[in-house]
Amino acid sequence: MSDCTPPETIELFLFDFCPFAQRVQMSLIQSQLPYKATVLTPGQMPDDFSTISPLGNVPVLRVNNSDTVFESAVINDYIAQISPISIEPKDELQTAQMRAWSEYINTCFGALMGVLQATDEDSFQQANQALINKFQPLSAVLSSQNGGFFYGEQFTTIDSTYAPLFLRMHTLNQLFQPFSLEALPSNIKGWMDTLVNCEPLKKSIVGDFPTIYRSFIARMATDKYIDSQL
Ligand SMILES: N[C@@H](CCC(=O)N[C@@H](CS)C(=O)NCC(=O)O)C(=O)O
Repeated sequence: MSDCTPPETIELFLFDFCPFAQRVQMSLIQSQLPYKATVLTPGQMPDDFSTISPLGNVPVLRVNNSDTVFESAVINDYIAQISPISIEPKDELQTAQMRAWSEYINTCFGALMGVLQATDEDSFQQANQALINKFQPLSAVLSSQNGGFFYGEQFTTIDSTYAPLFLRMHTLNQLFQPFSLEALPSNIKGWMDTLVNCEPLKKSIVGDFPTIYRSFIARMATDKYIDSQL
């Protein structure tokens, strides 16, 4: 959180299906910083995109129409620094712990990809269970027991980090009921319910998300077990 003057312009480049871009967009929405969202399509990128995104990926944030920042976790830290509204814990140690648990999202996304990549019913069931198991350590540190954000009342960047994952799990459960969320720890379920219904997440969705996610599955897990069942 900052008292300094925010940049004159902020532009976020994103793909509609990208959870890392959605993570950034949620932080921008919660911070109430004015920004422009530019939605790109893979394969139809602007000619000068390499001058905006050195690795060619999204999300990337362009500030004052010149400097850019990539890597969603780093962008979120930057947004937290310039935000007029606090979106990180007040305590430095808690902020460091939050960043550590935010990094853990990559393990969870890996487990979700394992679910999408399963080739038959048995390996799908195992992958579903492996994903659920990833939430045990998080459940042990989650302060909210019955819903609420990760730190209770205050929305912080760990909420924008996990909300895109929860949206995808929730959507997959709607598209394909055998993908079960029943065995999730109850406090994780409460956190998930809060996040999938919160305003920053709803406002960060570009288009009809079930359709977007169905196309993502068709592209990233073509003819795998779930794709073949849908
Ligand atoms: N670690 C990066 C991951 C970004 C990422 O994987 N972006 C994907 C879309 S979800 C992308 O742009 N892929 C295209 C490419 O790498 O060329 C972050 O958190 O920002």
